[in-house]
Amino acid sequence: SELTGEVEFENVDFGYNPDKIVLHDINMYAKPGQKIAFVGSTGAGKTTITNLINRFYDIQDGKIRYDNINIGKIRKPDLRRSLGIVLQDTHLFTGTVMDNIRYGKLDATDEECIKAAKLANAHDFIKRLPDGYNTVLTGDGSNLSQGQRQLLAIARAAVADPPALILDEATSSIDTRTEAMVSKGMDALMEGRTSFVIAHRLSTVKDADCIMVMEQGRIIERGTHDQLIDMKGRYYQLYTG
Ligand code: DCP
Ligand code: MG
Repeated sequence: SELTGEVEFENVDFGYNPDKIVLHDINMYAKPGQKIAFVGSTGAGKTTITNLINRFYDIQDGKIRYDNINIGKIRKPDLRRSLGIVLQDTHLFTGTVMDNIRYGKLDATDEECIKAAKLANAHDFIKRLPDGYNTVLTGDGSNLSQGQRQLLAIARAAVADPPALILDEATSSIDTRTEAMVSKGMDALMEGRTSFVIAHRLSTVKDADCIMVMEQGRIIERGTHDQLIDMKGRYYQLYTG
């Protein structure tokens, strides 16, 4: 990909149904390599913004640009493919672990897939599977734990090597040790890439270059953790409980 990972929203309005706008006048700018976090209560619009970064929907008004290319009104599936997504619910298919990682970049060599798995912190658990990288996964990935599926999703994104990433942090049902492994893998994956992180734990956004606090489809506060704490507004409230 030729993209640097620069992403800009200018006065973006969006509704899944044009009659019901759910995002209002969104402005944001991500420099290549920055980590941008979204926080806010349920229904605030966090997932919707990341859906737009991915260009899954047409916007009603405004502009979305990657580098200086306006992707808001035109279909650019190749641009969209250049982003990496690590969703909570990883889609795995019946096939080997290796092929499931390779899905991030279909012409990747075995060596590239193993390198990606190492970066993702997934290599150790894969080596312990009955047939290592040749272990066949069931289509729903039910022969892996949720944490292991997430590590594979990180490896899959790493092999694709995108300039920008969207990470939807897992909420529950993984234990603390697995969670630490997943977050270590995610940190390695984010290094050097623009990252948009939907955080469910405020502790994981502290190091973001910019935290966007959302409420009812608007960005109501933005800044670093320290700036937002000093502001003593909504973020401060969320943080201090
Ligand atoms: N919405 C909608 N149609 C969809 C998805 C969402 O009309 N297919 C609405 C529901 C909310 C608003 O859009 O009013 C924002 O929803 P989001 O999913 O973006 O909200 P969050 O991701 O912030 O919420 P959560 O923390 O629950 O994931
Ligand atoms: Mg959401």
